[in-house]
Amino acid sequence: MDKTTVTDVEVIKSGSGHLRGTLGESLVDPLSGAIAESDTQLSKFHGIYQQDDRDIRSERKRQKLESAYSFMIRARIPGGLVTTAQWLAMDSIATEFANGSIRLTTRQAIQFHGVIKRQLKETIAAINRSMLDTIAACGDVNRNVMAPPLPALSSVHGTVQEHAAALSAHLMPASRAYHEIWLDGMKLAATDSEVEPVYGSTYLPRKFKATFAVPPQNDVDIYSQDLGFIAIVENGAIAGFNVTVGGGMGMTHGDAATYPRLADVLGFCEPGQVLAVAEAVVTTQRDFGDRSNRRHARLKYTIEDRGLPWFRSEVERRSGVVLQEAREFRFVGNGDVYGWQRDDAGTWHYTLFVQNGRVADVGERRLLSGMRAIAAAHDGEFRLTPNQNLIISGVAESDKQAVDGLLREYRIENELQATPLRRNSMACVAFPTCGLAMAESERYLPTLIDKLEAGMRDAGLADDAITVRMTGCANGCARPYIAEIGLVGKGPGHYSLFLGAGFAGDRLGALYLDNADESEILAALQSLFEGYAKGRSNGEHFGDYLVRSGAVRRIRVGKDIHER
Ligand code: SRM
Ligand code: SF4
Repeated sequence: MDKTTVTDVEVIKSGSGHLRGTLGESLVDPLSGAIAESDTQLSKFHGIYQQDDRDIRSERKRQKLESAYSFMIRARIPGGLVTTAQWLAMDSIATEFANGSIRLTTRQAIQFHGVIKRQLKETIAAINRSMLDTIAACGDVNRNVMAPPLPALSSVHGTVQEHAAALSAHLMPASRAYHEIWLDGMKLAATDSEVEPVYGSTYLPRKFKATFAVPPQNDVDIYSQDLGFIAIVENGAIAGFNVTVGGGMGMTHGDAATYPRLADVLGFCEPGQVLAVAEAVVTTQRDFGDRSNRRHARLKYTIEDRGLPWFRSEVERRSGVVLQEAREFRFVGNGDVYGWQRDDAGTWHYTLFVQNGRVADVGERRLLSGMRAIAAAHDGEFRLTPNQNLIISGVAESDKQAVDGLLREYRIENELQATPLRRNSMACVAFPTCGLAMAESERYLPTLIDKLEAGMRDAGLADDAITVRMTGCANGCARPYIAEIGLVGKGPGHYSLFLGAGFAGDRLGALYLDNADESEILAALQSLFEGYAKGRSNGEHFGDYLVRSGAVRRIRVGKDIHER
């Protein structure tokens, strides 16, 4: 590797001894609540981010104190499937070591915020005791593999879940560093003897994300992921998968060289070919991804630069799989289906709205306590959704009433807390923990929704579902560019407003307002709501109406998103 042209992170990875670095030393350094700068890059591969409390950052600086460091820990949960026993373990970890809340993420994982350095090892050990782990939840590797959470067709969804777990295991880093550092595993005599068969010693140029989908729901937002597998169901069984590649959301405001991109459909593969195809996609990106510029290092840019035909032939050559022509499929929405649903085996599942994924007790709405009570009373499973919600899954007919009773007792059932607009909303974490936030998101979106709800009521749209997503910066963690209303933080109290994305997450929104404050956003949306109420055709979604009526541009390729 030419070290003169690669990024600093590449240098850190290559010198880390397969992700060990000086993490061991950093952890026992009593003089700081932080870890060494280079270790902050490596800890991500172990699912751990160093953060500081941004609400008090400048005050600490003024007082010449070290920043208030703490750590965010992300547990990897393929397909978001946890047992109720694991949920109870996560609950006690949140209460004992973190900030007293569980944060469900947009990729079916769980985050804990506010863990201090002194308690990091204990927290990771507790997560591992529950048979979950945090390996590769972050970092330049394949992250948590997503799968559709709602098991409507129980056997198809069950098989897809198995594929997701197998893919997750197949793409796991082989390094024993995690076990050594966090679980006091035995040290290898020579770390050089370790091999990373898929990744090699510098891992991937950038993060990598994979998912499975089962049409007609696109509840995993497959077009935003580096790699996707769309299940093609024929005669009640999975015939194979359409493979998608090159999706991604992150961009930088005003930098036209960066842009969100929707994945392309590459072709069709059989179920037994999934791992070979996935590995070929990953190793192609490993070998051709740009290691000299992290803003140009995702798979989407490799594909844009070299072309899809080149990429397909490279994947076919490496995997030995000749991809077949993609099969027909159709997505109808990228949100969750709420409330009670019965699967084809007769078991019940309740999708519960969790505002912005934050499971906490707030006033009379006691979500953390309520889920604790339901987990204790219910021996099925919980499923975390890519829309930051939670499904109480596998409920027998005879237990349904008891679950309903608990939802009511803790005042957390959907009807009490959310209009269709709110149920189709998501916000990323942003302040106070995210080091990259430029504006509020999780703490602000609920208030903005109150105001939008009033406007929608006035326009006669109270019962309409419109997807609305907010992020505190342009990185796109809540996938705002594929929400019908996307709000992307630009500075304190200011957002770029993107409009006109497809309801199924299949078209990007266009930049409508730049750097707008709340009053500008509300005024613009109110007039569009009124136009929509009067001018929509039967069943037409808000985003489709905006594009058809010419209120916003149709975005065909991500590169165009910066233009107005
Ligand atoms: Fe994200 C970085 C939170 C899903 C694109 N993301 C971050 C960090 C770790 C900030 C940092 O690097 O210091 C945020 C931590 C905030 C905090 O305090 O917790 C963060 N991202 C999240 C979560 C928790 C948002 C949420 O509210 O749920 C999601 C965790 C998912 C998980 O379980 O793994 C999360 N992030 C996403 C998604 C959505 C997805 O993957 O489907 C995206 C867009 C898709 C994509 O990757 O293109 C996303 N996060 C980013 C980026 C931009 C990447 C890029 O290609 O430009 C960054 C910044 C970076 O990597 O440099 C980022
Ligand atoms: Fe942080 Fe930006 Fe991601 Fe929000 S979108 S969590 S502000 S990196």
